[in-house]
Amino acid sequence: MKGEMQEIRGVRLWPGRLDRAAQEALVADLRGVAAAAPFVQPVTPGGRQMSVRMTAAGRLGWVTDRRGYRYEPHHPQGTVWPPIPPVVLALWRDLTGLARDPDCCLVNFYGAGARMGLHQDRDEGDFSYPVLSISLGDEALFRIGGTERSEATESFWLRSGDVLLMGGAARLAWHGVDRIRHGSSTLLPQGGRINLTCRVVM
Ligand SMILES: O=C(O)CCC(=O)C(=O)O
Ligand SMILES: [Mn+2]
Repeated sequence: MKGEMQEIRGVRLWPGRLDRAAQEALVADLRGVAAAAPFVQPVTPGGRQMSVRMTAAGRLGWVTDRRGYRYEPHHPQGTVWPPIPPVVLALWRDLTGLARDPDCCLVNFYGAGARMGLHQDRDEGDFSYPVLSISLGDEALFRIGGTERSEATESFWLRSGDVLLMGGAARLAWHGVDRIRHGSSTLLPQGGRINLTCRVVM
């Protein structure tokens, strides 16, 4: 259900910003993205396999492997990334009010048991640009803290259609996904969660 914009630890949350029809249309767009740029299960620089599968759209995609975390103009298979779906760009322009479009729309897929450890998004060149996050499919327990690792954190559930903006002081907030409630949404036939994050990389 669409709700009022809320602010939690400096992060803006629009509950149910995308209705069911918009979510379904976006999933269809993302099937096209994944056909051009297949999901990969990335490895951290430390050699650990991530539980999340990833792909990207836009001029640059975020990748990780033994060589480190970075943005690359090519998918590991050697092709350019597909374009960011127009509805995602429209949402970015609407909610950020920025004239500058994102360079990257990172696409994360969380299957049963997938999670994302507490981290900061800091591989981008200018932290004055926010990160816009869109949730689709299963519910996720999102954890948010402060800009220092040692600060207390709190968590809340993100549901399908919710949109989150991490900007201002919250741009460098520590955050992660503790777990998903597998099968809690009917959006994706096999269950699971998709999260999109739009980033200006420079
Ligand atoms: O899945 C989410 O809600 C957050 C994803 C995230 O923090 C990231 O991709 O950097
Ligand atoms: Mn992040």
